[in-house]
Amino acid sequence: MKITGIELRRIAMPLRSPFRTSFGVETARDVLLVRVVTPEGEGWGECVAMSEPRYCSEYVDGAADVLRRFLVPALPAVADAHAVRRALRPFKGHRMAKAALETAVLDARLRASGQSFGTYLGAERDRVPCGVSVGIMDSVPELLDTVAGFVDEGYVRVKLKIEPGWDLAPVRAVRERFGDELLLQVDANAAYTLADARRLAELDAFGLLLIEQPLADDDLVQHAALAKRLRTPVCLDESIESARDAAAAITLGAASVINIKPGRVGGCLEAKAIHDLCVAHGVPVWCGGMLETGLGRAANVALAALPGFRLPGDTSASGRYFATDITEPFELADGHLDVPTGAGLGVDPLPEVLDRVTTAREWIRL
Ligand code: NPG
Repeated sequence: MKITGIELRRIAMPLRSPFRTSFGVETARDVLLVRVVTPEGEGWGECVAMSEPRYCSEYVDGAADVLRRFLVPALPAVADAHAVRRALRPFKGHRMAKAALETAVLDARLRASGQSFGTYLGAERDRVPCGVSVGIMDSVPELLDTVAGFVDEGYVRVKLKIEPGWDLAPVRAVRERFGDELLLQVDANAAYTLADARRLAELDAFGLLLIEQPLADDDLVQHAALAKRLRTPVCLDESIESARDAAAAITLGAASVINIKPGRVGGCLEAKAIHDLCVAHGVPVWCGGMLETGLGRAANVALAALPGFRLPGDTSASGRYFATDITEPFELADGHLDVPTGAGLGVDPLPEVLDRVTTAREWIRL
């Protein structure tokens, strides 16, 4: 498939409510979309980098820069997703930018051949169970009201963001209010050190599914040491940027569960490789989220339908994030989202909505 050009499009998507984590507050998503144009049609990819490099080293302006300066010019003349992945490999890092480009090429290919992302990746389900990620709040009563709203909507699992000073009390309060049946997990986004092991072990009393990324991104050894001191399973997110990282984490005993985000690991192909590795080792995986629009969500939901995704993901409905999504909204039905069945991502940006939220466009002719 020959690519005639690439559009880099920036959109501004206000969030319905601020989302606070241990590393910052998001009030709007500044999203970079990649549109690949070919004679047979187009394809879309969403870059999940945030405006500032706080979750990881990538950020939106940096992603746009590396795409226009290095990644797009390196595209092979005839591109499929595997060829794109090989062509981008010499450039270090920038996995979120690479993922957006790989996804756009894959989408164009699959749309042209009539195959869905789910079928291509090996999805075995037509709908996926959905969890919801709940940010840090100003007070426990506010948190309880927020969680109650999501439970009423039908979310089958709740994840609480935690940080030192916002951990045991909110978890205890949610357990007391919603009972032991609620599937509950926590996410620290690397906010603790091994010196906090004793406090983190107190979370064992609450029957959590897992604790996600308690320690620094680049410290598998200390995660392995912490895992020995907790009954709660340790799950890694930021630490896992590749299948090789996942293999190291499993070998070291640093993680017994892995969160897979295609953007964080450089694309759907690497995400699938991590999935396959984890299945081979009996390690359950689940699909994370980066506050994506409908385009990124479509790819996540397709991935989450693979057999190794044994835990509900952060694949919430469009309405959890945005008043108006740029695609037809993903809607929760009985706690699940349907896996799109149309060709490629199976969802299209709605032109009027997309134009309304667009803040910049750039065309790169190839
Ligand atoms: O529902 O998409 C979602 C958000 C899920 O908590 C979520 N994402 O660390 O996993 C994370 C976190 C995140 C949010 C990361 C914002 C980066 C920015």
